[in-house]
Amino acid sequence: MTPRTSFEVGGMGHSIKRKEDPRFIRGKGTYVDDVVLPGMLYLDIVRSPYAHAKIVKIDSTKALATPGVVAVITGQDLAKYNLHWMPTLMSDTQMVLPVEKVMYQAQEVAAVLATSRYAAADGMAAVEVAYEPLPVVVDPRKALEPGAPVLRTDKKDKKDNHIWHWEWGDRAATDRTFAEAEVTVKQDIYIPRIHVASIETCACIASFDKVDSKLTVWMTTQAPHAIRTVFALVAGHVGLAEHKIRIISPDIGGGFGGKVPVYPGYVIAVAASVLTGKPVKWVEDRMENLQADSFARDYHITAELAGKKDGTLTALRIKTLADHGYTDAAANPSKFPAGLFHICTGSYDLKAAHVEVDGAYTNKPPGGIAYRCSFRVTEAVHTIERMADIMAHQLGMDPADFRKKNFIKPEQFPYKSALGWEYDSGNYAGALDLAMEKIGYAALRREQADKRRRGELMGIGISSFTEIVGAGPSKHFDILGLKMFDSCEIRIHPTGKAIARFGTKSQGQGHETTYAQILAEELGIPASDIQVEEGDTDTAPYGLGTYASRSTPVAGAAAAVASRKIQDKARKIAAHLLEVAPDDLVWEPGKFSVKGAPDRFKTIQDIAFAAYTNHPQGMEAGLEAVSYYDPPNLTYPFGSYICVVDIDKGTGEVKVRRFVAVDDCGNIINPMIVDGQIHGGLTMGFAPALLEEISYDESGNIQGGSFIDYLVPTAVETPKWETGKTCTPSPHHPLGAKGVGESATVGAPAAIANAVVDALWHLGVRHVDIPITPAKVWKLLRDHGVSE
Ligand code: MCN
Ligand code: CUM
Repeated sequence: MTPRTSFEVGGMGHSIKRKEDPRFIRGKGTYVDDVVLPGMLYLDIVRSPYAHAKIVKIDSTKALATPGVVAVITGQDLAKYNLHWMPTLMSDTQMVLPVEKVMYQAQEVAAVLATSRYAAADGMAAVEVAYEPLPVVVDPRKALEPGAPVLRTDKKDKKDNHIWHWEWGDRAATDRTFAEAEVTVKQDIYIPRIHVASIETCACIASFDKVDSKLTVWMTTQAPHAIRTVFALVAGHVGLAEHKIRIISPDIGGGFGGKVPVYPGYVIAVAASVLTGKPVKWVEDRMENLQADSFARDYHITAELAGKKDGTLTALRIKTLADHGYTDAAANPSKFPAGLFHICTGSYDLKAAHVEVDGAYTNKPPGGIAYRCSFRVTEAVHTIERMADIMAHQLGMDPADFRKKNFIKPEQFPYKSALGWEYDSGNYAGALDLAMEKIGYAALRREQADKRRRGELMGIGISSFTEIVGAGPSKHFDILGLKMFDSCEIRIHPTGKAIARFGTKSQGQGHETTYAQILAEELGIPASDIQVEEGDTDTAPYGLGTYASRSTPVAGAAAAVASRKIQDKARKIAAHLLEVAPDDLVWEPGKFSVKGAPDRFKTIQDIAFAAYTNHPQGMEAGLEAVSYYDPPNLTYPFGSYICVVDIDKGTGEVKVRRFVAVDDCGNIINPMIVDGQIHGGLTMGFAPALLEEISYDESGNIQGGSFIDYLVPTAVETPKWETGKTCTPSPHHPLGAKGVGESATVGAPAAIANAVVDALWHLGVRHVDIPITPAKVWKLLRDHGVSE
């Protein structure tokens, strides 16, 4: 797309530098921990060493005697105000602090308030808790067996650990198609628990002003407005009214979905501030963050694919067991307990599909949220892309040819999938062709054949994924009843500069830059003249926040719509100034000129000045607009990724030799920022494919609770990414843009896993679960008679 504006104006398509970076690279950002208030107290949290245990006694005597310690808060204290439990975003319940028992290792048990962070830590270590261990349930399959200990004894009528059953699609048609199929493949796939491990851990400062009953909370949250409403609903009975709550989400050091939920630490800090009348700061340490904050994935999947001998796919059938830990605190739209998992037919034109998911409670921290994925889309993509590869190999077809045969064709869009989604636009073969050309696919297949003759292990893996982002049309999407629209409010100042505020919240995505570019595109005001603000509920318009790559599809659209409202008023003012009819004016970014007389014009800056100094009689002064945008549909970005791996037969190590990512997110606002999103996303796709996993031993002890064994990739392990773009605009988005923030994380793991299996298929290997560690591969090689 050739930009419509000059680089100086910096509208869509220009790689202008990020406005936020001068403060970030100089260490001048303001994160929660940078905020220091007079008289502030510090919170530290006592955590359980047991995964399931009765609390017999909490003795605070020694803690209270520790110098600097002001108070110890327990579940009993919160229970007096009915604040010891809180609702989750999925309308389940979660303990703030326990009264009877703990449900996972590292769960909050008590909180210590002190005059310094160090005193709080000393006090925390001095709290004495007596526990009585209870039987632990770690495996969700065992959790659902008859006779398994019932975990949620707080729920009066609960007799098992089953949370919900959810299914989607046409079961009868799917079963029929399977019965008639010429070929079927079936595979168990486990997608393990992982953690986003953002650079900044979660933190807040709660400051309650006893004089005017106003609560201000600086907080690491991706959704400040929703949090304000939830606080008002949960704590209304203790006097917190919504107009007296201000949530400020300052600079955030990575969210990736992990900063959507409300964690107990936030609520304890608020309660502590209300009780003491002092500001209270809570900052998690790295291990608390890794062990107790919400997790992603943990899906036990059984998938089946049906097709014809010529390689035509016909049906997909999936059964899944979802391990949610001890409460369902996933951040899904409320209608969809398994998120958007039913995008699992992916990029393929299938006749029939049926998917079932069961949620289970276990003695683990809450799971089922994020890791850079629009509500279970990664699980869906991984499943269909693995299954497509298994089917292709089974039929002896090249995985690229197989995909092209089954892709939804460009002329089929808008396309209604077997599971009911309406895909807005796509050109899947276009992206795959470009990726194949960039990587030199044919030559690589020849090299692979040569190497195989020599006994060397090389694999080529493809992932042609379809994402679904931008929740959502409000008739289907809400969180706790709050409809998932988003907003933009623009004010143009008399001198032609502007401020724009949004209901979303950047965590590193560069919104201050890209939203300004949208306004520059629509109004011709240079992006450098536009101030973008988000994250302060006292000033920003209401919106549902930033996750699920929804900022561009929803708030970005609101920015375009609000800009167009401003343009409409500007036209009337320009007509008044030029003494012509509004219809006699033509717009180009930055000015209105008279039709047929291009030298008679008024710039947007002239018009802005007139809006305050010389506006037409009968028109309101000023130049402002607001839009609350409810998208007519989601956007469906897509891409094709190709990965080449070499496997060391001696150690089982998988080396990613090349990785080409071709993405299509429709029209692009800032190509440099999109590339940055892809690079980061690919790294977060590479990580769970080869390195990251959180598991638990039989007693519920976390394995991987620190960076010593939770392996986050560094620059050393990370492959060199090669990127490419195709552009298929969204027909319903005002700018033709689709979201892109999660595409790479969603699409990458399958490309890597497919490459590994491609290298090993001839040995009889059909599947490897991620993370594909050297130990796993080495064992496979040994089991299949290959050793060195
Ligand atoms: N963009 C663009 N053109 C497009 C689409 C997007 O220029 N066609 C730009 C946007 O303007 C924005 C960025 O790319 O600056 C991401 O936009 P979008 O896809 O709309 O996603 P969001 O802004 O809603 O960001 C959320 C998404 C999610 S859900 C996760 S998780 C994630 C991700 O973004 N977390 C991140 N990327 C992250 N990047 C950083 N640095 N930190 C995180 O926590
Ligand atoms: Cu699901 S990770 Mo992002 O949507 O914040």
